[in-house]
Amino acid sequence: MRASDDIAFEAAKAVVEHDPDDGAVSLTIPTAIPLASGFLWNQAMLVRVNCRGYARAQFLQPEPSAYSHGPVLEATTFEQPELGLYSQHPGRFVYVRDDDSGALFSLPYAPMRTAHDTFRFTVSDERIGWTIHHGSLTFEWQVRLASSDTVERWELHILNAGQRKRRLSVFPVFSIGYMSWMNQSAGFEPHLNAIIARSVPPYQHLRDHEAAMAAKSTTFLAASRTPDSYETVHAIFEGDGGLHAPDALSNDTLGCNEAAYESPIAAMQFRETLRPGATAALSFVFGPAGDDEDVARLVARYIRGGDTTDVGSAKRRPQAITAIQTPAASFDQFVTHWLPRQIDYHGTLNRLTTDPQTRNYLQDGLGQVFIAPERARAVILKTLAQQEPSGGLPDGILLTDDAELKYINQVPHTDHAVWLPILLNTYIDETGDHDILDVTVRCESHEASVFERTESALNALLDNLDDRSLSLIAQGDWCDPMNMVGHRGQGVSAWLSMATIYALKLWQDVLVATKRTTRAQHWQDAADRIQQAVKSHFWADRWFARGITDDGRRFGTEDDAEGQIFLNPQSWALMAGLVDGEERDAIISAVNDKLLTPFGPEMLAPPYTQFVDDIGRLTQKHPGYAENGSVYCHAAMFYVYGLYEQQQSDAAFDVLMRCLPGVRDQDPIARGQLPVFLPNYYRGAVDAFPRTAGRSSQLFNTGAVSWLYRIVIEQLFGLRGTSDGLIVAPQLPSQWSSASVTRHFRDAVVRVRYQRGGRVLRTFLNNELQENNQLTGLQPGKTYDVEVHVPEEKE
Ligand code: CEZ
Repeated sequence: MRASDDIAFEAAKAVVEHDPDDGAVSLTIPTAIPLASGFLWNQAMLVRVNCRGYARAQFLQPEPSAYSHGPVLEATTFEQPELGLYSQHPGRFVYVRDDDSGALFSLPYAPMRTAHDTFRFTVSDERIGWTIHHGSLTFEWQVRLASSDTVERWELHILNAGQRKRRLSVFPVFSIGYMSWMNQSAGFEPHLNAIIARSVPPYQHLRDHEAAMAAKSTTFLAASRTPDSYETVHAIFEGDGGLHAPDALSNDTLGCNEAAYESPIAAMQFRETLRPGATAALSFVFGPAGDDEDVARLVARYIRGGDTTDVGSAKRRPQAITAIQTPAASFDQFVTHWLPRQIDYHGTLNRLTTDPQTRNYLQDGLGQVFIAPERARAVILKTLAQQEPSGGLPDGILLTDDAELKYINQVPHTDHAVWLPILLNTYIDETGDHDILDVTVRCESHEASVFERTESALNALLDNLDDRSLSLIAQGDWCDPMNMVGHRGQGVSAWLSMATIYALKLWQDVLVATKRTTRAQHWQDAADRIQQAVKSHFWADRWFARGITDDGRRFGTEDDAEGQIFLNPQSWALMAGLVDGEERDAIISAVNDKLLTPFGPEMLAPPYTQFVDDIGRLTQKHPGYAENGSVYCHAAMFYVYGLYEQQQSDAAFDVLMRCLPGVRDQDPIARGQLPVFLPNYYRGAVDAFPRTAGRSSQLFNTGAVSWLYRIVIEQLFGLRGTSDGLIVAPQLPSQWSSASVTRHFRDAVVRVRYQRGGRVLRTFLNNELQENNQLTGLQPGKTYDVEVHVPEEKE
């Protein structure tokens, strides 16, 4: 460890703390990780809460909409990485004024950026909050969501731990911001104890009138007590002082103004006189509403009725593995508390879209297999109900009647069908639900079974081969921005060709498992044909190339100064079993030499610094960012999966650990995020841009989580389902002498203890040696104790 690592290590240890019981993660210095945040959701909304009090909230109606905005007109876009914070960024703040001395500070940190005596920002499963000591006052400020309504539920507790009476004015301030260029206004409604900001959603076409009228265009803040004063005009609240020294707070009371086509703010004043030892409590409900009646309903329920329903409780979320105990405690924490939670978020909200990319939808479904298999089943059926007449799958799946294909879904990509057999195979292994293949799915006017539809999706992948038997890439494959390799109809993708082989192999596994072997040889022949073509066209001495362009230029090889090696073809060659022996070792050592960083493997290297017109917009992204050479966690997980498929368990676990946030103690600072989610990427280009290397995208939408969970369950702990039960085939890192986990499988509970010893893998169920390391005959509702003897050395 270098000296600088030492310092970072000490700093990180001091600022990030874990609660081993509930997995809660706390940050104790607001300046150490300025973008640190957590997120909460229910099926209708998502809120990201930043450690400094900033918030980004959206709800579905059914398209994602905001109700708390910045001060100027904002563009609508898909979720963007590394979004910064600015001084007027929407937030949920509390200003506190000592009415005797006039001293003023803000909670939790912004907008005044006041230093407190102690600061603790805690992200837990269903709540996010702060505990702050400022002088002799203690504050708790926290938020939960309602279980289904679109409301944020905030609570403030104050304790006067000092020796003297305190006279305080407490000013909760919730951003509402620029709502509409047609009409926006706000006022205080005494009968509801609420500030209500109303707007008319802007529209111009008559045809949009109805939708505009149906949209929820009100934002409200309701309080548990009558405020002493209020302000609803943002500009008056701020005055010239700005949010860090608002003019309004220099007066004894707020101005009680009504906003009249002015950007609203929800600011209230509560006077509190606290004797020594006394406490005060206030609660608030904030969110969007349809109209005043809707506000009244929500106030009645959450303020007057005191509804205490929580959302997202870990106790209620089914998990495939619990009671994880390994020598890597921070790994256990992440996999127990945060990983299934993030998978659940994907399954509940579909990345806050109404038209998820088909590959995302199917891979997010892959994670659901382990926590909510019925959701995975629904994903399969919904996808197939939108199958194209050609057998191919569309670019996005429409989740509502009015949904439309947007953004990247308007660009044709050729890989979507690949993910279907991957999901089906995993789903069938885990649930044993062979019948799904016989379910009839109606699409347009045509009815066909899941089996038939999957076969026609695979045929569509075969129809997409060129006359060399390589997969055409058109305007992109898994890699969205690789849009100019094959837009003229000739370019091919090494990755997609491999993924097609892999999909065909998994489909054969499904056919064997479900005893439908008649067609298996047909698919095997196709896979063999593609495999031969892949090896002869893409193998480039030490690794596989990434593709061949429309003009016949092979890229992703040593001949290229930039984009010399891409991770995906190496990973999928390992996954699809295209290599062994020397070729496999060559691939792994090339990845180690050229791509592996302390934060995980980069997607490609060296990153592009110039536009390459036969590759496309990927090469225009900043070097080391996103697909242009970041550690793209989704791609990194493919590599880990490939390593496990090749029994490279130590290398696989090493790469996996590099990718987890905050698992190595010095990480949170460099990554700039708390270990409460796996991000979409960490910045790469570690040599060219060392200052930004490792920086998290802060995006918690990623296909990586499904793959990671599957890896941990099926590869690391080696507890994979089959038709008859569980196959035990662990791949523990060699330095682990023992570990244990509880596997929840088809309603049976299997408590597994791993112990190093002996030369062959042996599995005992109730002390009885199990044939072929298989656990069969597991009954729902029963608990089993299993001992696994893991060989000292590889067999
Ligand atoms: O979107 C992801 C997609 O959701 O990019 C992945 C792809 O496999 C996922 O399905 C890799 O390309 O269009 C763009 O350039 C965007 O950068 C997208 O590629 C990216 C979004 O930023 C979300 O991360």
